[in-house]
Amino acid sequence: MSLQLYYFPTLNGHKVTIFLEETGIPYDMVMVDIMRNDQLKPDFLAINPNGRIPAMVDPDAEGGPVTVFESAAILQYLGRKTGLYYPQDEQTRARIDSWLFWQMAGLGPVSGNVNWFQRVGAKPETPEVAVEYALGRFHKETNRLFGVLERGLEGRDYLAGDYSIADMCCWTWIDKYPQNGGGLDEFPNIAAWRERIAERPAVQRALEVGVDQLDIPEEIRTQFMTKG
Ligand SMILES: N[C@@H](CCC(=O)N[C@@H](CS)C(=O)NCC(=O)O)C(=O)O
Repeated sequence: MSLQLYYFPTLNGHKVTIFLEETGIPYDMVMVDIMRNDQLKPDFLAINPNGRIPAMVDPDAEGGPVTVFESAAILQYLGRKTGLYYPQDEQTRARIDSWLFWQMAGLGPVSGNVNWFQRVGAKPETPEVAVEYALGRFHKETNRLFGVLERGLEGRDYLAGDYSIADMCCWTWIDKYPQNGGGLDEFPNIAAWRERIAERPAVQRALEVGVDQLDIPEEIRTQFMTKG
């Protein structure tokens, strides 16, 4: 059975169709109409808990079906699977990964938000209204993302099986969230996972690295090291 690409024709969807068309590997396109909120339907959320296109299922992968979401993760998967456009030598691969993550974490979200505020968002009458609108948008999205993480941790101790780089990558942002004014009361799975990882001696050591070299008052120094 062919790869199943869950897709809508947007710039994130096109990243994947570019790879598929460049390589000519067969795939079935499954339209997820985000104009009609198909991305929020349970069938699709079972494939991408984040409710965003693109996502992909490889039904015939070695060892069983593979499900992958986030456009760059799909590109990495396809690059590994086909051996194309993702050379294995570490020098090149590390450079490609760096650019992929740069796009996903910086270029995409930041320019996407500018686009939203300029083109789609409310046209506020005063700067105060603009700030309130922007804060509301980012709070709503943060809350949505926390909900995704909360459900991702339902019935499991770590995000992807055993403790992994996925946990290391997400945890630091959660660790400091209460300290920065956010609450975790509505997210019991996240709160338990936060504690579980905070208890690891290596994590405790990791948070202390370099802090003694900072030229800052003692009370601020402890905020760097400890959980909020
Ligand atoms: N970081 C994600 C972003 C995915 C994303 O934002 N997809 C948009 C279309 S380009 C979407 O599904 N939007 C639906 C929504 O906002 O509910 C990726 O690269 O896959």
